[in-house]
Amino acid sequence: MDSKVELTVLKLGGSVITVKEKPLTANEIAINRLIKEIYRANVDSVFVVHGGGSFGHFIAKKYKILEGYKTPSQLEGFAKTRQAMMALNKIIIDAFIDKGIPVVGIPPSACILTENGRILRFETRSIEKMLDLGITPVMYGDAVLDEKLGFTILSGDQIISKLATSVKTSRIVIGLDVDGLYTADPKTDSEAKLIGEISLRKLRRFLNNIAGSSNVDVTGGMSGKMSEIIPVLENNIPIIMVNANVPDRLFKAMRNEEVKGTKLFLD
Ligand code: IP8
Repeated sequence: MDSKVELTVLKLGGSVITVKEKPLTANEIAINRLIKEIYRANVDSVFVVHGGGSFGHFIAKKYKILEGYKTPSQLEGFAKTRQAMMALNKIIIDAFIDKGIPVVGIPPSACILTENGRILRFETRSIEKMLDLGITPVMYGDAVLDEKLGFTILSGDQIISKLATSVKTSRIVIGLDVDGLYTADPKTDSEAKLIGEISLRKLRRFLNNIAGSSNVDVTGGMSGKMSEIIPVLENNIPIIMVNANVPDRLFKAMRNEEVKGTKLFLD
């Protein structure tokens, strides 16, 4: 990629873009607002990854796709998970294109292969070519092929981490349905306090105490998210987590302006 162009890697959480407790239901109001915020932010270059929310996680859980291939009856689940995620991706792609933003949806299994759930190969050349041309790639957490397991679920968080550490990235913005990282799960613990900023050293110490997400999330909720982003911080790429349900927070985070959320950095 052109070294002068600043790449922002953006993760849109599944619980923001879908109604997480209602299977196969997109939150189209949130999707349209967020796309306007991304457009207004007018950053150099952006790579978008969205989560599965109520399109991916219910089906993946029902058919135990994360655990890998054990019985032929799971094949239907693999196909249905892929189909549901493509449907969600299409809703998002359509909304971007409606606003005049040139985006291309990329199914992870087209360029990623995992081994025991970890990315083994990620062919990023076409993505870099798209970014050079000014096209925004939009990828997502999905059911993928796995060398050892047959198939598995790959989280959007693992994708952003691998992409940011492979293609020169200036920063990562993560849009969630909570204000950022808390001292406990804010959905169940009224004493939970927002952590405004945290270094990698403190994050490592803190990690064991982070509660998992309260919804059906086969890829590990908040603690899974935090473990995935450690390599990003090790590579000195800053991360900001914001509540994408609150208008303009994503916009400000994309523009690197002061905003309520959690900033994560090397030290
Ligand atoms: O929501 C998982 O992606 P995530 C996607 O980013 C599926 O963890 C298919 C469950």
